[in-house]
Amino acid sequence: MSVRDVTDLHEEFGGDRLPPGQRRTDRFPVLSKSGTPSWSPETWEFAVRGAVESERSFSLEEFTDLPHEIQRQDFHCVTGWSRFDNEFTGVTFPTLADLAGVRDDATHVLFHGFDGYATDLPLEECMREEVLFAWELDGEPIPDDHGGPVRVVTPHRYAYKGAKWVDAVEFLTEPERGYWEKRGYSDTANPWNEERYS
Ligand SMILES: Nc1nc2c(c(=O)[nH]1)N[C@H]1C(S)=C(S)[C@@H](COP(=O)(O)O)O[C@H]1N2
Ligand SMILES: [Mo]
Repeated sequence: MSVRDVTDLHEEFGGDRLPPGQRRTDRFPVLSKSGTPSWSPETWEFAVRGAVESERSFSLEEFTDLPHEIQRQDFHCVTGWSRFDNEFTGVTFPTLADLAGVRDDATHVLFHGFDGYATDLPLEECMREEVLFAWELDGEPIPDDHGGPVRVVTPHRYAYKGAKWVDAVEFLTEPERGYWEKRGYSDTANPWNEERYS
């Protein structure tokens, strides 16, 4: 499968590839609010719910059978490190949204992780090709520490907008704050504007 390279998306935000105040690392640190939750492929289930035409749920097999692609992306953590050239395999947010049929009154999205995490974004910030529900990193299943079996990646935003262990995406008709957003992190989280805290 060919790789879609989206490492140039910084140009849209008028900044360098390395956003201000970030340093580049080749390591991949793990940042989790509370350890790595366990899961099993038999019981794992993914839900699409809220302001959609048809709520859906998927087994892991059904989910990884969805139309998918490989993207080369950069990853920017709000704590100051960036990791370049990660190859994530997954289904794009617009593809999944179209399957469920987003209602006209939907304006925001809340992503839920099964460790009790949540993070929010305006719908238009999610309706981008580079927002992926990813199940592989560099050709291997995403390690549990990094959010396997499925995590979200948001290369246009700081990485706390990408829920690890994601098992539900909820379409909302008004904004609702996620775990870190309630605790002072920026709602908008644009790395090229250094929107770290609100
Ligand atoms: N479910 C869940 N998703 C999460 C987090 C978390 O604690 N739980 N931490 C966030 C934060 S603050 C960051 S920086 C990235 C870290 O991803 P990594 O551990 O793969 O580097 O995941 C984000 N997604
Ligand atoms: Mo973070």
